[in-house]
Amino acid sequence: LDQDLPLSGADFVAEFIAQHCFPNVFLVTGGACAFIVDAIGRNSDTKFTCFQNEQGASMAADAIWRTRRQVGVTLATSGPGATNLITGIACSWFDSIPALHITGQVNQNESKDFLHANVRQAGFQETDIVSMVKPITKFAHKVTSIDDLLVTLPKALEIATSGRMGPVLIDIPMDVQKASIDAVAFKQALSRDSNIRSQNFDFANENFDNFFKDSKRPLLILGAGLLPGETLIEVQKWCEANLVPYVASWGALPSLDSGGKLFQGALGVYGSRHANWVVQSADKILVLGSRLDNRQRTGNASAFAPFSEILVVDIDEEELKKFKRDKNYHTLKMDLKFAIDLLHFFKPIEDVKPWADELSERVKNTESGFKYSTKIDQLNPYESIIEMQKFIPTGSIAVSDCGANLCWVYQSWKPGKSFLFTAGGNSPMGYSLPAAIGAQIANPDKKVICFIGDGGLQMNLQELQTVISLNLPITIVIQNNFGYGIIKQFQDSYFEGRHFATGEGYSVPNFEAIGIAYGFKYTRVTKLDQISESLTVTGPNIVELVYPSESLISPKTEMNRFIHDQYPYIDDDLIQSLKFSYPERPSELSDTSNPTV
Ligand SMILES: Cc1ncc(C[n+]2csc(CCOP(=O)(O)OP(=O)(O)O)c2C)c(N)n1
Ligand SMILES: [Mg+2]
Repeated sequence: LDQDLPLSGADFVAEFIAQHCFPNVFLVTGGACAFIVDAIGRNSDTKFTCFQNEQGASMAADAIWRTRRQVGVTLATSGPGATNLITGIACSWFDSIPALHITGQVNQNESKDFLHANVRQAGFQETDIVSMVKPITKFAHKVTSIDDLLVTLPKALEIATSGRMGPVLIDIPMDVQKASIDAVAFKQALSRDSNIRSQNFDFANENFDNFFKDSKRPLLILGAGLLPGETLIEVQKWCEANLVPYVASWGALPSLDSGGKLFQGALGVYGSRHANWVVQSADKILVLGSRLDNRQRTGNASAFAPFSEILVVDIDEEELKKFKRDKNYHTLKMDLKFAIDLLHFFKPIEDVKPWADELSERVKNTESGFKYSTKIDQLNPYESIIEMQKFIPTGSIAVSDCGANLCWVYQSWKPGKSFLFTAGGNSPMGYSLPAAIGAQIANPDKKVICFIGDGGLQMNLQELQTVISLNLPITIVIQNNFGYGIIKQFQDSYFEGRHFATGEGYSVPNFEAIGIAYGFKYTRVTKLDQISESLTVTGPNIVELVYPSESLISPKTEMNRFIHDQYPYIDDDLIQSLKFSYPERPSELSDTSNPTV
């Protein structure tokens, strides 16, 4: 900190960020946060990046931790600036991503609290952002004094980065931003004590009964909860060494090592047919760091892994409570950075090699699905992503958006070469563009690819200017199927193909003209052999993959089906030839099971 001015609350915020967070603050300015913007500008150890909408800033901040393991920070003004952050905050909340959001608030002597009247608003743009974000943050607080600020900021960061991680928000009235601080208190408050971050798991006190002891068909489900403690690869190695097959959620899939012989694929509604069959026929399943949401088990959880006992290990007790009523489920609360110590107690005792061999034989025979998707002479969504992955440099970062385009990327993705992520739980259209910006700023030496649909891009189109103004060498891959494909497919199944508000009423602009207007290089791809060259462009780059509008997601589990019973439905002869035992679909499943979009 190099300045002669008296130190203020705003200076403390800037210096705290410089020392403890990713020091480039993502923001849109405004009156109520202007003092902090100024302090960030004056501090030689912090930078700021201007987004065009605060939603972009909050999604980009979310991507910082995902791609660099530092806490991303946003700054927004009160009222509309603060409320625009909300969708990005929710992305971090549902996927357990730490992020620090700072909002400016009106001077306290202009606020509702000062008037002692329950009016809607007193100060201009006064909005109770703290109450609004309480349900989607681990901690949200409006500070009321400089002393409060000095205590609250370190505390908020501690909460964001400990236990099951998540976003936090601090609302700072202008008078607190301006208030001066004594230099000694300033220095003291900057030193954070991070010893309480993670509690040790006391294995000595647990009496483990080997969960796999009588299992002939053991299986591990690996989830994103294995990422914070960096234990995913170790667990994968354990599976390979002990001949225990494993499947992964989309949260864990891209971080696996390539070449795992016993990896069966990603499970779930949009999972691979083979992986789902494996889940359905396992007899013991150990779930590490996956909350088994309805994208994995479908809306009808009782039809999931019906032949299996399931042990779910998670750091969050509330997630485990979900399973308490089901006798097939057991639960264990644990920080998964100790996953390997736990597995030490779980070596299979029965001969599990026949099961592993059977699966590797079966996977060769299983339908891969993408053949069903489009006509032969047009670009196929699956083939184009597979082709693209061949030319993406090893060690790149890719981010995927929402909808059919997301499914096409994840269903085609081969783990190990490059990192891929998305906002899996919240899944807002338009996430991947600002997230790619955050990823590229945090990883300037890596190639960053943004996959996005025509609909998703229109949700955050304005952030194209952020890419251009920073001259970021991001490649934006528009997977253009000229509509809201995933919802159209849903309408085909349940509304007799009435494409209200997806085809009818929705339209797509000329992306080439838009890209050129902003200053991007642009390539239209209608054939597979155009892909490699489209990726050689340096600087801001748009590649538009032109897909037939009727392109489908396949396989996909439709409403009232089990995860092994996916569209496109395969004929009985093939099932017979696979000699695969899995449960019959009951003729009547409850109508209360959720539709699957
Ligand atoms: C912000 C937001 N609004 C609405 C939705 C609901 N939704 C999910 S996917 C989708 C269509 C996405 O269209 P596009 O981006 O073109 O993807 P496609 O399925 O065509 O690949 C919609 C409307 C959403 N996920 N996020
Ligand atoms: Mg689309």
